Amino acid sequence: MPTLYHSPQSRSSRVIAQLMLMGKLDAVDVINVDIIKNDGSGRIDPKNAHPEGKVPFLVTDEGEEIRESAAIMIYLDELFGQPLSPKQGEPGRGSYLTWMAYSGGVMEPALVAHFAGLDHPALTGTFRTMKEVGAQLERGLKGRSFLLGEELTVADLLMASAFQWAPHLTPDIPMVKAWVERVTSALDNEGLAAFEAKAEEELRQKELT
Ligand SMILES: N[C@@H](CCC(=O)N[C@@H](CS)C(=O)NCC(=O)O)C(=O)O
Repeated sequence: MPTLYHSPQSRSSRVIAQLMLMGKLDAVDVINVDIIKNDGSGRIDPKNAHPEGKVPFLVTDEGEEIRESAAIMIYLDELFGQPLSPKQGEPGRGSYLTWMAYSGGVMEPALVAHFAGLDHPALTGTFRTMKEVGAQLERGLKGRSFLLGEELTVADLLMASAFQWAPHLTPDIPMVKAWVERVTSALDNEGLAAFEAKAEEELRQKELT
């Protein structure tokens, strides 16, 4: 069974949401770990196998280590028969890979630069800004409910998760806002909230002992 290192209310929550949607949460051993939060609280958990103490982190049945949300989400989707992405040769495969790479390679740096208040030609020249991210999302969503068409895919889960976590950073574009809402309503939000509450309680209890 693969092992997923997870911390509640973090970037690994989107992997939990994906596993729930695929009905595969029981097929992965989830280890709840502490992480250092943005406000400096928390700690690097010695239980976490990630070399920098981050989440998500996945260790496969073969003992291979996978870091980065996009790689982990692609891997898990493929491991369980690709219920949430177009297969090799199917229409949409190229767009799917584009969004998965764009998420960590472009959107995340632009998002971080935005909330850090950084405006430097090296950053805008390389990644552009959240304005362009919004425009790309609007372009990708034109005439469709989700990024690849009428079916929700892992690309939607990954791309929308940034705005579920920080709604105030959602581009002020009606089509993009409606898409974030659509992705959110497709999730098992109750199940996810219950899972996260249990994980938080487990970590709190550990702190007390
Ligand atoms: N690009 C990475 C980012 C991973 C990341 O920074 N995760 C945060 C949680 S939201 C973390 O583990 N922070 C703890 C730390 O930086 O020590 C991914 O998407 O997997």
